[in-house]
Amino acid sequence: MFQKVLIANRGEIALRIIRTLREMGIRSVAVYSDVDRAALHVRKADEAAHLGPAPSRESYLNIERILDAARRHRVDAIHPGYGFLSENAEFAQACTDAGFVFIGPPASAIAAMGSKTAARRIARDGGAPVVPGSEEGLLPAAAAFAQTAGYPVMLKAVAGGGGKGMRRVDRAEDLASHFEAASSEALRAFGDGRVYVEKLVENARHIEIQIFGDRHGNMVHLGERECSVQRRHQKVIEESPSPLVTLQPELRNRMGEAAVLAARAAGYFNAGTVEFLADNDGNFYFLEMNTRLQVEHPVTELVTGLDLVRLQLEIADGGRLPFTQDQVALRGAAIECRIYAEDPASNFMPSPGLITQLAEPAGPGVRLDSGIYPGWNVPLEYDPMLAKLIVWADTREHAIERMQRALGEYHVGGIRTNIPLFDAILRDPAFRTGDLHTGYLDALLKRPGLLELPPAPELAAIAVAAIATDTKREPGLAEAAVTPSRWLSGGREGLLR
Ligand code: MV4
Repeated sequence: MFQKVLIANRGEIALRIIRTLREMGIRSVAVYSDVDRAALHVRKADEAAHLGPAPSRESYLNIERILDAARRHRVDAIHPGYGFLSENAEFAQACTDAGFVFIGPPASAIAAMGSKTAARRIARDGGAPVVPGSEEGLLPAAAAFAQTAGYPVMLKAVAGGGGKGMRRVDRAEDLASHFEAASSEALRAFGDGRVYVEKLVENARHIEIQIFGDRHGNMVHLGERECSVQRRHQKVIEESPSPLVTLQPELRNRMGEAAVLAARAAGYFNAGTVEFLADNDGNFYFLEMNTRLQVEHPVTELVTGLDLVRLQLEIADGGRLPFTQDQVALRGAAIECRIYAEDPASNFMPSPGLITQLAEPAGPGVRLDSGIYPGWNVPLEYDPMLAKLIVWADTREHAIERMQRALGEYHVGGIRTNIPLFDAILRDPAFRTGDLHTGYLDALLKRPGLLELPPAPELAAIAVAAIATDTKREPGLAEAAVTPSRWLSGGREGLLR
């Protein structure tokens, strides 16, 4: 097994990887930019290497600087985390060429899945159902397909993914203009202006399957994650199992087998995620494959009892999957809330800055994967996700109750977070029955008064209770009590319950 691993990432995922490395007796090397000198992942790693200035191009996205750090610190392998260089085939190949093991899939599979039309072809030829669509990124092909399949259709960038550069088209007369607009947008964003078209699947769920393969031809799936609760292609809540699959249990094996077929056809190994759109009638369609460990992997860890980072390391080291498909058992229900430094009351404006106070949830069934501490200055240069709060319980109902309890214990002072939003979602009857689709959160956010302050008497009582219990430890609260604010209500509703 490896002696030392460099983590080419920052924040909570770097800490997540450090923890497994420590359990396995492997030394960890963190990397950091100028604004991340005091970051938690740097403090917790065994060694740390400075990369450069804050902009990602000069630090976390800079292949040469990362490889220099890997050489200086004499590591055996490199874990890319998610985001940054994790799905960059050139980086995976450069790691291998420099003599380091890339902890992830082969560069060839990353490259293949990076082209959305190539991914569709591989999945379809492998035997997975794909959304009907055109196979080439040219306007005549798109127009011909749309004419036959009928409107509405969805235009997508061949080099896109994650919803970037997508456009819905409802009428034939709009196709050409939308195609041109999508194409120039794709060219600007990805340096590749090719656009293809698919039949639009309306109000479907986003359900994804975690797969794992080794280098010896073994491949399994680890069940599904329901990821429909999202805003602008940014996931907000994920869970496993999917409430739809709980209602239609045969879906799990059908989707799981389709995911394994697609991954096998790509010559895949290590961790991967196959995304599907699923409707309520038992139909599902391959969308794309993510060739990395995902943000939401903890919900799968909690229902399977597995450490997915450990599995990644063992497979990268040439090991075999230590279990077969029939040994994978899912137990209970897990939910994850992504905690972002953004203000849901102000159109989700980013809210970087100094964390002045921090109360973190704990207790039965609670896991907090966090990258922050009191005194940490959240930089504005990177993704605003601060932490992930994940709970496990025997049933989905109990997991929701547990999440509400844990959120009530959570208080981040000094900056705004989206914590108040979860209260509204977890109380919503449609969420509680599991009646979800990708438009769910947009519809909920249109409800007037969704994030309103509690009634004034309640607010006053919160303030009094806060002063009575917390003045010594949290002197800021005394001041807040005099001037009732969203800051107070955002973190302190729990005092009244
Ligand atoms: C679609 C679709 C409807 N029809 N494709 C968005 C992310 C990218 N992976 C693909 N996406 C979609 N593709 C067809 N043919 C709807 C979406 C979509 C979506 C998918 C998953 C999660 C959230 C979404 C939000 C809006 C649209």
